[in-house]
Amino acid sequence: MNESITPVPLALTRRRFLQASSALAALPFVSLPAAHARPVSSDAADATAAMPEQIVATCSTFDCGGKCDIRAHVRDGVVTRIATLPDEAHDPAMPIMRACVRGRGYRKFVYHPDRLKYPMKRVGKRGEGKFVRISWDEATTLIADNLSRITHQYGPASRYVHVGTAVSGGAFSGDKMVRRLLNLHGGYLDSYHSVSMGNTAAATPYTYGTAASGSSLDTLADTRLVILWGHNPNETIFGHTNHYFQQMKRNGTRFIVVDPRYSDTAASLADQWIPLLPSTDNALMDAMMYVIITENLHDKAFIDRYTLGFDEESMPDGVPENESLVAWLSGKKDGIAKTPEWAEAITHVPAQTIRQLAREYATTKPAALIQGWGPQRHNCGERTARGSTLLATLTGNVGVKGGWAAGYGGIGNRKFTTGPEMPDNPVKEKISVMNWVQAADDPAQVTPENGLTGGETLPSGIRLLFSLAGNYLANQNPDLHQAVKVLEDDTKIEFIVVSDLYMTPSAKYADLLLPETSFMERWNIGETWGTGNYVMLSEKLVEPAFERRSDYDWLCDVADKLGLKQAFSAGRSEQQWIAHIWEQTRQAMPQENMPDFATLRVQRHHLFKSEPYVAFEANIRDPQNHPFATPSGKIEIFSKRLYDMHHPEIPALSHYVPAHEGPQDPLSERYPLQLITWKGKNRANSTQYANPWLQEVQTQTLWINPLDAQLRGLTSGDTVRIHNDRGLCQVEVEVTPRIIPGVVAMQAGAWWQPDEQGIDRGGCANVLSSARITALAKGNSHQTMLVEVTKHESV
Ligand SMILES: Nc1nc2c(c(=O)[nH]1)N[C@H]1C(S)=C(S)[C@@H](COP(=O)(O)OP(=O)(O)OC[C@H]3O[C@@H](n4cnc5c(=O)[nH]c(N)nc54)[C@H](O)[C@@H]3O)O[C@H]1N2
Ligand SMILES: Nc1nc2c(c(=O)[nH]1)N[C@H]1C(S)=C(S)[C@@H](COP(=O)(O)OP(=O)(O)OC[C@H]3O[C@@H](n4cnc5c(=O)[nH]c(N)nc54)[C@H](O)[C@@H]3O)O[C@H]1N2
Ligand SMILES: [Mo]
Repeated sequence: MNESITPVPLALTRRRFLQASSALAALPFVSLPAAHARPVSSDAADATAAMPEQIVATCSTFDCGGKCDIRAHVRDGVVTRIATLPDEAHDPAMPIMRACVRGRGYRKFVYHPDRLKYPMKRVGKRGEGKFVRISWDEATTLIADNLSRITHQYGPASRYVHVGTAVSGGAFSGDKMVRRLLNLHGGYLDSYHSVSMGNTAAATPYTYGTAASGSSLDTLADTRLVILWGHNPNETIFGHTNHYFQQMKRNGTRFIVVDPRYSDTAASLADQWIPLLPSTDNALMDAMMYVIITENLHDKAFIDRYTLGFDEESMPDGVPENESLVAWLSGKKDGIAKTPEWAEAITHVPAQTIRQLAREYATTKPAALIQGWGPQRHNCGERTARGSTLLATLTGNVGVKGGWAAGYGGIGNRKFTTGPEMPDNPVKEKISVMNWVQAADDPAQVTPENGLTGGETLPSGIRLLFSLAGNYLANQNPDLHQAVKVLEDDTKIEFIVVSDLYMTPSAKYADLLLPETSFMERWNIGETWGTGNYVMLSEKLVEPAFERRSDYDWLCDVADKLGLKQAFSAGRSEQQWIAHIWEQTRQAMPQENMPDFATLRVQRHHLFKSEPYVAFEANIRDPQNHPFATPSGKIEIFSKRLYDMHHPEIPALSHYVPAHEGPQDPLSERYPLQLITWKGKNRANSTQYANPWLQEVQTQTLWINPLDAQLRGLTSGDTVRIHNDRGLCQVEVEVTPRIIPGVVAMQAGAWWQPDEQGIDRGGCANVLSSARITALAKGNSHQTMLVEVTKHESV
């Protein structure tokens, strides 16, 4: 990693940088290599330099929350070095977005010898990974022919576009454009639910009427207490979160981290770490509410004015007695008072710590309880997400500067680029992302009860599938064994098109495997996530080598073969699409004073200078004119809509209900350890898994607490086998007090590498995870699984 500390050349002052950018911008778009060959300044010495170098501010379009401001050094059509935003070029009005370790490693991702080079067709059995090189003409003809044949036979609802997040950080992508093409060609089976935060998104509106419940982070400057609840932004970035949190830390804000793991965020920010058993968060929340209310620390005026369902006096009509929050916590309904002692037995957080946490949260004004997305990627995830909205409500932290209403949903005032225009999809049925395996295997089993919307039955099974920039056919999909079993049967899905840069575990299931360009080889606009505030040009820096092509490029050929070329492309090149999208965005957001595209090409990023934004500020300031978008117009502590679902896993109050495969599941007698995964610093999901520099940053090990290790005779470095009924995985163990006893953890996104016996040697947790669908959101629960760990003596 020696390049990661290479200083930016002194010559690169902000003025010089702007000159450099404008010199490049003045050149014709199409011939970047020529542009790079030209000197960037008229300075005679530079002009005669043997190897003039261009330094370009750019970003990747991966799905990791932040768009690092990287500085690509380009010489003779090659990216020779990646530096980052130099301090002297930093605009003080803008949060610092220095490249993290992943950003600095990009060259090894782009220039890796293992990158796919040519279009390839499967020759062996599906999944075997045997392919032969074919021409692009053959590849695009195969796609066009299969699209026509399969659609003719099964209808447009037989076509599916799979999860592919690696390009979701950009305004333009093959993943978006293939949907455009399919819509123009009769439509496709679309899906809903984000595996990232879909459970939060589905649950939050039951409290506030909307999922857009996040504030801008600049409003937290005076917050005295922040509780990061299953939130690890030190690694996951989330826009400019670290910039603001580090500033707050310096200014004396107290941070508490609630996480089964002592995460990097806990290590760098926390004044206090509160570990708990995964999926028991609601028990901790219930007990906190119990303490707050019994000690009279709740904000009574706020509750009276803005909420529904706190006590028996504030319940909606048509609900029997003892359904209110107070009744629940005091045990009027089930005979169990939700005391800290009750919660200690469930969560393993000492009762006294629960009392202290509750008191601190309720008496520090304002305080922000910010939930990450790890706690909601569980099969109790909707309850956990909504639980924190109740705590924020009881303490009057909603709609208040410095408070925080909920987990990270969308930020109310934040809009990014418009994206390419999407014609209507004629297919009205939609499935949850969790239904796709079943929709391929036995479509009759996909019903409105388990996720189908827009119809009573599926018109067809999935027969043709595009996976562009995803590793979700296998690797990232929960319970990957049941998915690949269906994929292996090519009488079910008949044609699978995958585009990637690498031969990933999912790519092996392609019938047609296409080598896409990397973000450095095409045009895009990078967007920070919800809390971030800039967009950035992601420029084509180098020409693609071998026969790599952007997805848009080959989609144009397919469109041509289907007679849809003009309708699909609107006559635009990729770069013209980017200019077009930018122009549309600019017009849609006149208040943001966005520069025109030519100016963007000079300044390269645009900072949103929106006013600081506090979610629900208007609803709290003026409730008469700004009621909450709930049925009652109030913040609904008790949700009649949830109540009417009469489902034991969808309590109207979002209180604790033991999770399937949680610590109270009888299955824990056989599999006594909970396994969770986290998003580590050296890759974005599985993207960059093969990057050798990033492999050095962190090796794939299983974290286990010394107590659990001792019980199993384990020391660090031992090889262990992790197993449950779904799979078996063999990795090295790391004995560490950074994880609570009873829980083991592995980084998410390692490549699945089954040996001859089917034992995964890569450390891919999805051989063990469950495909159980969450009750309310019909979403994923990647994080809730029970396992046992045993020492493996190699023979
Ligand atoms: N470096 C890096 N950054 C990323 C990504 C990446 O792969 N690498 N992925 C990106 C993507 S796609 C997404 S969706 C986001 C995801 O961001 P998150 O979902 O917030 O990230 P996770 O690491 O899954 O979870 C955050 C924390 O929750 C903890 N946790 C797990 N289960 C529980 C629980 O039951 N209770 C509590 N209290 N805590 C729990 C984990 O230990 C972890 O530290 O990150 C994005 N950023
Ligand atoms: N156990 C467990 N599983 C999880 C999660 C978890 O927390 N734990 N998190 C879930 C979440 S939140 C998410 S978002 C998903 C993510 O799952 P995916 O959406 O599958 O994302 P990646 O694993 O990053 O796979 C993206 C693939 O795209 C490729 N790629 C990168 N750049 C490009 C490009 O420019 N063009 C093309 N064509 N390909 C490119 C990469 O090489 C990589 O193989 O995983 C989910 N799976
Ligand atoms: Mo995600």
